[in-house]
Amino acid sequence: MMLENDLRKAIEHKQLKLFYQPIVSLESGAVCSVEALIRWNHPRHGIISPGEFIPIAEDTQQIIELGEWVLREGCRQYADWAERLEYQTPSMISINLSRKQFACPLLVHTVQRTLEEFQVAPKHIQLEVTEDAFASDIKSAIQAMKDLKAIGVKLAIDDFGIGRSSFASLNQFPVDTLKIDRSLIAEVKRTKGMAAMINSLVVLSENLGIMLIPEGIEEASQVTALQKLGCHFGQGYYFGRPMPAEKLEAYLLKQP
Ligand code: G
Ligand code: G
Ligand code: MN
Ligand code: NA
Repeated sequence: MMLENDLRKAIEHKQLKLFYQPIVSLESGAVCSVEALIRWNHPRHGIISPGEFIPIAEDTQQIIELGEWVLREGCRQYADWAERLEYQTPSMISINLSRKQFACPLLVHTVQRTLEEFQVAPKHIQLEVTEDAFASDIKSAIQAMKDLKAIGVKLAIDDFGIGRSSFASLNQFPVDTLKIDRSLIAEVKRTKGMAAMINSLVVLSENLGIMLIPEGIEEASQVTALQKLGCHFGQGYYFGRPMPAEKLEAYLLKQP
Protein backbone atom coordinates (compact mmCIF):
# COMPACT_ATOMS: atom_id res chain seq x y z
CA MET A 1 0.00 0.00 0.00
CA MET A 2 1.07 3.53 -0.79
CA LEU A 3 0.63 5.07 2.66
CA GLU A 4 2.71 2.28 4.14
CA ASN A 5 5.82 3.40 2.25
CA ASP A 6 5.13 7.05 2.92
CA LEU A 7 4.80 6.32 6.64
CA ARG A 8 8.35 5.02 6.68
CA LYS A 9 9.57 8.44 5.60
CA ALA A 10 7.15 10.42 7.73
CA ILE A 11 9.26 10.43 10.88
CA GLU A 12 12.50 11.13 9.05
CA HIS A 13 10.96 13.98 7.07
CA LYS A 14 9.32 15.50 10.13
CA GLN A 15 5.79 15.16 8.82
CA LEU A 16 4.40 13.98 12.14
CA LYS A 17 3.18 16.38 14.78
CA LEU A 18 1.52 16.04 18.15
CA PHE A 19 -1.60 18.00 18.91
CA TYR A 20 -2.78 18.44 22.49
CA GLN A 21 -6.29 18.43 23.90
CA PRO A 22 -6.99 19.86 27.36
CA ILE A 23 -8.53 17.73 30.12
CA VAL A 24 -10.19 20.09 32.56
CA SER A 25 -11.87 20.41 35.92
CA LEU A 26 -15.62 20.65 35.25
CA GLU A 27 -16.01 22.97 38.24
CA SER A 28 -13.35 25.55 37.38
CA GLY A 29 -12.37 24.84 33.80
CA ALA A 30 -8.73 24.67 34.91
CA VAL A 31 -6.54 22.38 32.79
CA CYS A 32 -5.31 19.40 34.78
CA SER A 33 -3.74 17.44 31.96
CA VAL A 34 -3.45 17.21 28.21
CA GLU A 35 -3.82 14.29 25.82
CA ALA A 36 -1.30 14.05 22.99
CA LEU A 37 -2.89 13.10 19.66
CA ILE A 38 -0.77 12.48 16.60
CA ARG A 39 -1.29 14.16 13.22
CA TRP A 40 0.40 13.39 9.92
CA ASN A 41 0.93 16.20 7.50
CA HIS A 42 1.32 14.22 4.30
CA PRO A 43 3.12 16.09 1.49
CA ARG A 44 0.39 15.26 -1.06
CA HIS A 45 -2.71 14.22 0.90
CA GLY A 46 -2.55 16.92 3.58
CA ILE A 47 -3.52 16.08 7.15
CA ILE A 48 -4.23 12.37 7.63
CA SER A 49 -6.05 11.23 10.74
CA PRO A 50 -4.46 8.64 13.04
CA GLY A 51 -7.70 6.68 12.69
CA GLU A 52 -6.46 6.03 9.16
CA PHE A 53 -2.72 5.45 9.59
CA ILE A 54 -2.39 3.91 13.06
CA PRO A 55 -4.06 0.68 11.84
CA ILE A 56 -1.62 0.56 8.91
CA ALA A 57 1.31 1.14 11.27
CA GLU A 58 0.01 -1.69 13.45
CA ASP A 59 -0.24 -4.11 10.55
CA THR A 60 3.27 -3.31 9.34
CA GLN A 61 5.02 -3.21 12.75
CA GLN A 62 5.91 0.43 12.13
CA ILE A 63 3.82 1.21 15.20
CA ILE A 64 6.76 0.48 17.50
CA GLU A 65 8.96 3.14 15.91
CA LEU A 66 6.02 5.51 15.58
CA GLY A 67 5.04 4.93 19.20
CA GLU A 68 8.58 5.67 20.34
CA TRP A 69 8.51 8.89 18.38
CA VAL A 70 5.24 9.89 20.09
CA LEU A 71 6.65 9.12 23.51
CA ARG A 72 9.86 11.09 22.88
CA GLU A 73 8.08 14.05 21.35
CA GLY A 74 5.52 14.12 24.19
CA CYS A 75 8.28 14.03 26.81
CA ARG A 76 10.35 16.63 24.98
CA GLN A 77 7.35 18.95 24.83
CA TYR A 78 6.45 18.35 28.46
CA ALA A 79 10.01 19.15 29.60
CA ASP A 80 9.95 22.30 27.48
CA TRP A 81 6.65 23.42 29.06
CA ALA A 82 7.86 22.67 32.56
CA GLU A 83 10.86 24.89 31.96
CA ARG A 84 9.05 27.80 30.31
CA LEU A 85 5.53 27.76 31.76
CA GLU A 86 6.42 26.73 35.29
CA TYR A 87 3.25 26.56 37.42
CA GLN A 88 1.00 26.88 34.35
CA THR A 89 2.29 23.49 33.16
CA PRO A 90 -0.42 20.80 33.17
CA SER A 91 0.28 18.21 35.83
CA MET A 92 0.22 15.38 33.30
CA ILE A 93 0.55 14.52 29.67
CA SER A 94 -1.45 11.54 28.48
CA ILE A 95 -0.01 9.43 25.67
CA ASN A 96 -1.90 6.78 23.68
CA LEU A 97 -0.34 3.34 23.34
CA SER A 98 -1.42 0.94 20.67
CA ARG A 99 -2.17 -2.67 21.52
CA LYS A 100 1.09 -3.83 19.90
CA GLN A 101 3.22 -1.35 21.85
CA PHE A 102 1.59 -2.48 25.05
CA ALA A 103 2.40 -6.10 24.24
CA CYS A 104 6.04 -5.28 23.46
CA PRO A 105 8.38 -6.51 26.23
CA LEU A 106 10.72 -3.55 25.63
CA LEU A 107 8.03 -0.99 26.44
CA VAL A 108 9.01 -0.43 30.08
CA HIS A 109 12.65 0.13 29.15
CA THR A 110 11.71 2.49 26.36
CA VAL A 111 9.52 4.53 28.68
CA GLN A 112 12.15 4.67 31.40
CA ARG A 113 14.92 5.60 28.99
CA THR A 114 12.81 8.36 27.47
CA LEU A 115 11.91 9.82 30.86
CA GLU A 116 15.58 9.91 31.78
CA GLU A 117 16.60 11.45 28.49
CA PHE A 118 14.21 14.38 28.93
CA GLN A 119 14.41 14.53 32.73
CA VAL A 120 10.67 14.16 33.15
CA ALA A 121 9.37 12.72 36.43
CA PRO A 122 7.25 9.60 35.78
CA LYS A 123 4.24 10.98 37.68
CA HIS A 124 3.74 13.49 34.84
CA ILE A 125 3.23 10.78 32.24
CA GLN A 126 0.01 8.86 31.76
CA LEU A 127 -0.24 6.03 29.26
CA GLU A 128 -3.65 5.30 27.72
CA VAL A 129 -4.58 1.84 26.54
CA THR A 130 -7.89 0.47 25.33
CA GLU A 131 -9.25 -2.76 26.68
CA ASP A 132 -8.55 -4.69 23.50
CA ALA A 133 -4.91 -4.49 24.63
CA PHE A 134 -5.80 -6.82 27.52
CA ALA A 135 -8.24 -9.05 25.73
CA SER A 136 -5.98 -11.78 24.40
CA ASP A 137 -3.73 -12.34 27.38
CA ILE A 138 -4.96 -10.90 30.66
CA LYS A 139 -2.09 -12.27 32.74
CA SER A 140 0.64 -10.66 30.63
CA ALA A 141 -1.39 -7.46 30.46
CA ILE A 142 -1.59 -7.22 34.24
CA GLN A 143 2.15 -7.89 34.49
CA ALA A 144 2.88 -5.18 31.90
CA MET A 145 0.75 -2.75 33.88
CA LYS A 146 2.50 -3.63 37.12
CA ASP A 147 5.90 -3.11 35.47
CA LEU A 148 4.83 0.31 34.22
CA LYS A 149 3.36 1.26 37.59
CA ALA A 150 6.62 0.20 39.22
CA ILE A 151 8.56 2.87 37.33
CA GLY A 152 5.99 5.43 38.47
CA VAL A 153 3.99 6.32 35.37
CA LYS A 154 0.19 6.57 35.45
CA LEU A 155 -2.12 4.30 33.51
CA ALA A 156 -5.49 5.00 31.95
CA ILE A 157 -8.08 2.79 30.32
CA ASP A 158 -9.25 4.57 27.19
CA ASP A 159 -12.62 4.31 25.41
CA PHE A 160 -14.27 2.56 28.37
CA GLY A 161 -17.83 1.44 27.81
CA ILE A 162 -17.54 0.07 24.31
CA GLY A 163 -16.26 -3.28 23.16
CA ARG A 164 -15.35 -5.69 25.88
CA SER A 165 -15.60 -3.34 28.82
CA SER A 166 -16.35 -5.04 32.05
CA PHE A 167 -16.77 -3.54 35.47
CA ALA A 168 -15.11 -6.58 36.97
CA SER A 169 -11.89 -6.00 35.06
CA LEU A 170 -11.40 -2.61 36.68
CA ASN A 171 -10.72 -4.16 39.99
CA GLN A 172 -8.00 -6.37 38.50
CA PHE A 173 -6.05 -3.66 36.74
CA PRO A 174 -3.79 -1.21 38.57
CA VAL A 175 -5.13 1.81 36.68
CA ASP A 176 -5.23 5.44 37.78
CA THR A 177 -7.75 6.78 35.32
CA LEU A 178 -10.82 5.62 33.46
CA LYS A 179 -11.84 7.48 30.32
CA ILE A 180 -15.48 7.03 29.38
CA ASP A 181 -15.96 6.68 25.64
CA ARG A 182 -17.64 9.59 23.92
CA SER A 183 -20.46 7.42 22.55
CA LEU A 184 -21.72 7.02 26.12
CA ILE A 185 -21.46 10.72 26.84
CA ALA A 186 -23.54 11.49 23.75
CA GLU A 187 -26.34 9.40 25.28
CA VAL A 188 -26.19 10.82 28.77
CA LYS A 189 -28.92 13.41 28.34
CA ARG A 190 -31.12 11.20 26.21
CA THR A 191 -31.45 8.03 28.21
CA LYS A 192 -31.99 7.50 31.92
CA GLY A 193 -30.20 4.20 31.70
CA MET A 194 -27.01 5.84 30.50
CA ALA A 195 -27.14 8.45 33.26
CA ALA A 196 -27.52 5.62 35.76
CA MET A 197 -24.55 3.83 34.27
CA ILE A 198 -22.33 6.91 34.41
CA ASN A 199 -23.38 7.44 38.00
CA SER A 200 -22.45 3.89 38.91
CA LEU A 201 -19.04 4.44 37.28
CA VAL A 202 -18.67 7.54 39.46
CA VAL A 203 -19.35 5.50 42.60
CA LEU A 204 -17.14 2.64 41.46
CA SER A 205 -14.21 4.87 40.53
CA GLU A 206 -14.46 6.78 43.81
CA ASN A 207 -14.38 3.54 45.75
CA LEU A 208 -11.41 2.28 43.77
CA GLY A 209 -9.59 5.65 43.90
CA ILE A 210 -9.63 6.01 40.12
CA MET A 211 -9.92 9.33 38.29
CA LEU A 212 -12.91 9.36 35.94
CA ILE A 213 -12.79 11.36 32.70
CA PRO A 214 -15.83 11.56 30.43
CA GLU A 215 -14.71 12.17 26.85
CA GLY A 216 -16.39 13.86 23.92
CA ILE A 217 -18.10 16.65 25.84
CA GLU A 218 -19.46 19.03 23.21
CA GLU A 219 -22.12 21.09 24.97
CA ALA A 220 -22.61 23.05 28.18
CA SER A 221 -25.69 20.97 28.99
CA GLN A 222 -23.54 17.83 29.05
CA VAL A 223 -21.20 19.50 31.53
CA THR A 224 -24.15 20.22 33.82
CA ALA A 225 -25.54 16.72 33.43
CA LEU A 226 -22.17 15.11 34.16
CA GLN A 227 -21.59 17.31 37.19
CA LYS A 228 -24.99 16.30 38.56
CA LEU A 229 -23.94 12.68 38.16
CA GLY A 230 -20.81 13.34 40.22
CA CYS A 231 -18.13 13.78 37.56
CA HIS A 232 -15.32 16.25 38.30
CA PHE A 233 -13.25 16.19 35.12
CA GLY A 234 -13.86 16.11 31.40
CA GLN A 235 -12.49 16.37 27.89
CA GLY A 236 -14.08 17.37 24.61
CA TYR A 237 -14.57 19.97 21.92
CA TYR A 238 -16.61 22.09 24.33
CA PHE A 239 -13.42 22.82 26.27
CA GLY A 240 -11.01 22.66 23.37
CA ARG A 241 -10.15 20.67 20.27
CA PRO A 242 -6.81 18.96 19.88
CA MET A 243 -4.45 21.84 18.99
CA PRO A 244 -0.80 22.52 18.22
CA ALA A 245 1.53 23.12 21.19
CA GLU A 246 1.67 26.90 20.62
CA LYS A 247 -2.09 27.16 20.70
CA LEU A 248 -2.32 25.05 23.82
CA GLU A 249 0.15 27.37 25.52
CA ALA A 250 -2.09 30.34 24.76
CA TYR A 251 -5.01 28.32 26.14
CA LEU A 252 -3.10 27.57 29.34
CA LEU A 253 -2.26 31.22 29.89
CA LYS A 254 -5.94 32.18 29.57
CA GLN A 255 -7.23 29.61 32.04
CA PRO A 256 -8.74 30.55 35.41
O1 G B 1 -7.33 12.58 17.35
P1 G B 1 -8.21 11.62 16.60
O2 G B 1 -9.67 11.61 16.93
O3 G B 1 -8.07 11.78 15.12
O4 G B 1 -7.64 10.15 16.92
C1 G B 1 -8.19 9.03 16.30
C2 G B 1 -7.69 7.77 16.98
O5 G B 1 -6.26 7.67 16.92
C3 G B 1 -8.05 7.70 18.47
O6 G B 1 -8.52 6.40 18.75
C4 G B 1 -6.75 7.92 19.17
O7 G B 1 -6.67 7.22 20.39
C5 G B 1 -5.73 7.39 18.18
N1 G B 1 -4.45 8.06 18.37
C6 G B 1 -4.21 9.39 18.31
N2 G B 1 -2.90 9.65 18.57
C7 G B 1 -2.32 8.46 18.81
C8 G B 1 -0.99 8.07 19.15
O8 G B 1 -0.07 8.87 19.33
N3 G B 1 -0.76 6.72 19.31
C9 G B 1 -1.74 5.80 19.15
N4 G B 1 -1.43 4.52 19.32
N5 G B 1 -3.01 6.14 18.85
C10 G B 1 -3.29 7.45 18.69
O1 G C 1 -9.62 7.03 21.31
P1 G C 1 -9.23 8.31 21.95
O2 G C 1 -10.08 8.68 23.08
O3 G C 1 -7.77 8.43 22.26
O4 G C 1 -9.47 9.37 20.81
C1 G C 1 -9.60 10.69 21.03
C2 G C 1 -10.25 11.20 19.77
O5 G C 1 -11.50 11.84 20.07
C3 G C 1 -9.38 12.20 19.09
O6 G C 1 -9.34 11.90 17.75
C4 G C 1 -10.10 13.51 19.28
O7 G C 1 -9.90 14.34 18.15
C5 G C 1 -11.55 13.06 19.40
N1 G C 1 -12.36 13.96 20.21
C6 G C 1 -11.96 14.65 21.30
N2 G C 1 -12.98 15.38 21.80
C7 G C 1 -14.05 15.13 21.01
C8 G C 1 -15.41 15.61 21.03
O8 G C 1 -15.83 16.39 21.85
N3 G C 1 -16.22 15.11 20.06
C9 G C 1 -15.78 14.24 19.10
N4 G C 1 -16.66 13.84 18.19
N5 G C 1 -14.52 13.78 19.07
C10 G C 1 -13.66 14.22 20.01
MN1 MN D 1 -7.06 8.51 24.22
NA1 NA E 1 -11.46 7.54 24.08
